[in-house]
Amino acid sequence: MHSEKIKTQTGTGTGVLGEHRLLHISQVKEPRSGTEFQMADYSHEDLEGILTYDYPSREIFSNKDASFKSEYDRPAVDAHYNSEKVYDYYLNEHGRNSLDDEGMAIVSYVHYGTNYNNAFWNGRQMTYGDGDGEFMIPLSAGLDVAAHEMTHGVISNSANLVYRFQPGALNEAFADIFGALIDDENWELGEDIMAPAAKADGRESLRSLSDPSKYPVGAKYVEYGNGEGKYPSHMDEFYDLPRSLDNGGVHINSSIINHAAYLTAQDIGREKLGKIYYRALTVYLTPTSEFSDARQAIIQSAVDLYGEGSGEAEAAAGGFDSVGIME
Ligand code: ASN
Ligand code: ZN
Repeated sequence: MHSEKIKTQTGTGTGVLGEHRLLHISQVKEPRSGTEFQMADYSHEDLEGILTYDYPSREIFSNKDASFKSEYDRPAVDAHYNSEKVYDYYLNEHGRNSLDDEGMAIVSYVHYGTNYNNAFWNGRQMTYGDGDGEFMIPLSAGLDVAAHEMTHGVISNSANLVYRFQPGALNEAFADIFGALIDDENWELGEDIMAPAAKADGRESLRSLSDPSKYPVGAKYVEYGNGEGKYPSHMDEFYDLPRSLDNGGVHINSSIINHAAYLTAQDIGREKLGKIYYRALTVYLTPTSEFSDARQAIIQSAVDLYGEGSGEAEAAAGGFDSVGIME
């Protein structure tokens, strides 16, 4: 696929939070400009590559030597590094070769927009903002953020849950759950990308799977819930939102499913939770699945993997019971 003029190298870089990182990069010999080093990782067998680009110039990050340490490089270093971690998780844990399971290239763009406090999967690639420095820092610094966005890519290539109402909330929940499984130190989403000012204000993360209600929802959503204005963790607290608001609450009602997964993991641990949810996502769920379909798919997956009446199947059902999602 690529010429003999490209050689895999181990590069070094500094991440957004100052971490020293080792990176798989490429040494490229250009006839005119000479040798340069690019954030292109062709080291994984049967993977087209992991490629990290600068959004404003649309160019791949490159350097005259193998060390990426400038301030401007840092978000790219983290995007490149975290992409490989997420790739490795799906391959090692689930035997999945990239987002499409066919080795498609994993492409990220950093430095999107101005003071942009978000990141997204656009249907083909990841895009990360730099944050405004008040609420957030560059979003690629969060392994869970990268894992969330890349999981949207896995979902597009599997259950393909439509991005509205309950199927959309399932789409968001699977992105959060795998985000929390891959960034496995806690059950929070986005704890590493909150800027100091946000933390000082009590905003330690974006969302919590263990206790969704610890954060308020946006003001415009409040009237559609039970009046408390918190992220829901039970069907009693479901937000009945119109399509025009967060696609019918995809980032809000997702926390009910998030919490069910968290509760199940308390019984059986992270690894089995991942196996069960991955099987549900890739074998049973469909574009129009609702919460009750997810309950069924997840219990069935637990039965497939661990047996009828197993503790794992009980725990899978128990998570849904606890959040009020029944057959
Ligand atoms: N970070 C958000 C997400 O991945 C962006 C969005 O709303 N599409 O869900
Ligand atoms: Zn998402």
